[in-house]
Amino acid sequence: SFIHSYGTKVFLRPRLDMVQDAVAQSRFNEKKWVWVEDIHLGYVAAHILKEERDLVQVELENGSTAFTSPDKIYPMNPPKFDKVDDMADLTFLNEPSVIYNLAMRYKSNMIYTYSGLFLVAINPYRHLPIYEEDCLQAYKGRRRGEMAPHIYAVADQAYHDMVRDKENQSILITGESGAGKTENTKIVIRYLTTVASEHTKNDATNHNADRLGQQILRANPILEAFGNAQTIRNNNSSRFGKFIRIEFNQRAQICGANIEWYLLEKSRVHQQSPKERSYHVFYQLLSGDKETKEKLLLGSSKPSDYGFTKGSNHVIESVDDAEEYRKLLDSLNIMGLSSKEQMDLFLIVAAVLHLGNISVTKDYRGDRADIRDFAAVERVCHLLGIPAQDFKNSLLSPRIKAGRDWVNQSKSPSQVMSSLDALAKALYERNFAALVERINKAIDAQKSIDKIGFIGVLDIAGFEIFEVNSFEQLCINYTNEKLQQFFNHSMFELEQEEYQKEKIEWSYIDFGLDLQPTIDLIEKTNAKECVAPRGTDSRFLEKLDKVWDSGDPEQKYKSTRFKDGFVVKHYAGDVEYCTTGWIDKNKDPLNEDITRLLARSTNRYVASLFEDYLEDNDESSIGNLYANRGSGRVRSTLTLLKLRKGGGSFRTVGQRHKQQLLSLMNTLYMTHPHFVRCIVPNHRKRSGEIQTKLVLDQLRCNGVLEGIRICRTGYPNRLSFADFRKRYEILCPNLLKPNCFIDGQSACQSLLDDMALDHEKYRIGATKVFFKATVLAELEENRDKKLSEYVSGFQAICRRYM
Ligand code: AOV
Ligand code: MG
Repeated sequence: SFIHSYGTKVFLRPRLDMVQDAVAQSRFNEKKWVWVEDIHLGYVAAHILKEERDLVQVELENGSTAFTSPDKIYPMNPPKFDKVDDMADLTFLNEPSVIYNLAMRYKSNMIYTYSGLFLVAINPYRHLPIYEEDCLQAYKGRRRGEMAPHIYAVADQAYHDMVRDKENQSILITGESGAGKTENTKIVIRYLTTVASEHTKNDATNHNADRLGQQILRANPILEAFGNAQTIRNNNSSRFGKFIRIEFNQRAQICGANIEWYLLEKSRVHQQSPKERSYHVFYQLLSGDKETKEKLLLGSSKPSDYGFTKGSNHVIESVDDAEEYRKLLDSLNIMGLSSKEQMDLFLIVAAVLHLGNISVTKDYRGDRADIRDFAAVERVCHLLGIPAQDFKNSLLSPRIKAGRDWVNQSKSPSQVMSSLDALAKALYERNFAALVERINKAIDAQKSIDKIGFIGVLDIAGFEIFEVNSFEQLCINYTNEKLQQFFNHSMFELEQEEYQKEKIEWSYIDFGLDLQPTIDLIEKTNAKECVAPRGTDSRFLEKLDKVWDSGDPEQKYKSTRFKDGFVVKHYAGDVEYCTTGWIDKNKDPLNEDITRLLARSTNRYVASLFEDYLEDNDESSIGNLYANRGSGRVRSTLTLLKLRKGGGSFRTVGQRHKQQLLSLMNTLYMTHPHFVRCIVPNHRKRSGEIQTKLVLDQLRCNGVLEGIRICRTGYPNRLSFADFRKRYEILCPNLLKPNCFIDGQSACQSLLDDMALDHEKYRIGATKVFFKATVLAELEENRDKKLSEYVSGFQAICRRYM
């Protein structure tokens, strides 16, 4: 079969070696092996020398002995469990066993492992031959246990569940930066387009589906050009989250797709850390064709010629920006963007570069801002289609409303600089939003009448705890808190279903509720006070104390005022947030005098990006902005970005994110979920190297350990009556008469009674026996003892008669 001819030779399954296994088992049996906590290494293997009530003496692998407390040691699984495919199958389900299993597998290039509902994927940092066409084909239509763990297996499961049950599916991929989320997302999408297009082959009418598949695949390089950048952690880091929905029709073919995006990191447009870069598209465009560059007034300039890009890296090792630029154009063409549309996109990119070259100085009086190099302003305005003198005036002394009158207010150089930065960020973000909307138009499934469901793939940053955490981290951690709640809830529902089906007495708790206090806390902040026009960071913190600090010792909030911050207790740990710059990040203020100019740009595309800034008396000229958005449909992010006026309900970044997240969660709750957790093995981008502590931290943050904890509170191990009887009857010899009929349930009950097992440790269902964690390990140990008694008894008999 595939597993044996391919899996053993290659990387997916452990090698089977009976002799070696037997040797390992007998070595293991000689001593009592445990894992001991170690501050540096996480856990180390040891065996017990002496055990007392509150002190245990152990001998470590290196031969040294140590004393430790009983709660710092964990039982080790016997070697037959080495490299198990699913960690839920471990008899001892503890942290060290999980990490040991993952590490052993990783070192043999087995990067995928199941942990109950999760697929854990560890970044291999090298190309593995496990994604080729024959491998993909091998996973088609197979059941989970049949094949080695793989992202293909998850994609296939989702596809088949969707077709069979006509139920929407979701695949949730999270993990920290550089862990492999985006790579796995691409693999899922390639799997789905490949498998679904096979139905199309003999179908002459479905020419379209093939083209659609191509377009969906091309969406990614486009999004990556505009939304990915080099960071210290990842040369191709996604600086936004995304949810890609692929829609299928009755013939299980792809009939459309939709992309939703979250939280683009705008600040990268005007500043990057050393050794990082801005968005790829800037460098791609600057190494692009001469003709386009001329049109965009970029001449033969380089990244070092622009204020926004000169301070950081310019090239990425082994990436050819010129080549990437050609691929981008290719993808835009396949997507069906006209050359005018493509030019518009690049025009904004170029305008942003030119904005960064406007140098602001002090005027002759010394306090107000001035711009001497008018040519730089003219370049920007030429591209954006707005009058240069008006732009300069708006920039230096914008018109603001004072009571009923409009007055001009002079700005200081630093104020002007920050309004230029804000403008660059807004231009870039709105361009990105419009691009995604354009892609969605190309791959839209609205036309299709026989939709049966979708598979949504979520690629979003995991929980973040940095040295300094700010507004962005709160947004992403809040998202992860919600996603974890969703996971806990799904796990609860599945278990509950199983327990009900088996009619067992059930005391399972909805662990999703555990997270509610933190979620409630964060959702309360979106209160109005945070956006008050005169809000400052310190006033914000005062408000927080008032709203959040209830004095309850169980509360999820702690103020650290003296450090301008506060602590939130997340499920993954306590995180301290710093409020410096918070209000600005959340309010994201723009110079409205300038945005009004842009709304009246002679370039229709530019004007459309800022149409929400048209003044009231202009509004009639464009009709109702949102009239044709279709009712009942999810509002696109571009629309949300523009929903500033009117209802005024999304005035801050936080409110907008909350709204988007709410809609994502509503969608997810209507799907059958599949969970993928990506892990970065080390921070050196090295293949084969796995740092235990680093991996443990991630398992804690991504909910894998939480999943195991929940699992242990229920009855995670289960056996059919027949299997149970076959395996453990040996523990109660002569109890069940061989020729007497007894039904499975009663047989099991008699056996369990005879073993005098505490009722709390098991439940007997309609077809299976359920066990608490570690119970089967005890039974196994007793069984081993019984077997060796038999063997020695048998040997004694042999000796006597020989
Ligand atoms: P991320 O999406 O999780 O980070 P990526 O998917 O971009 O991480 O992976 C980072 C890099 O790791 C890739 O560019 C590849 O070089 C390598 N990599 C990841 N998975 C694989 C794989 N299965 N096989 C081979 N190489 C792999 V971020 O977007 O930064 O949060 O923000
Ligand atoms: Mg990514």
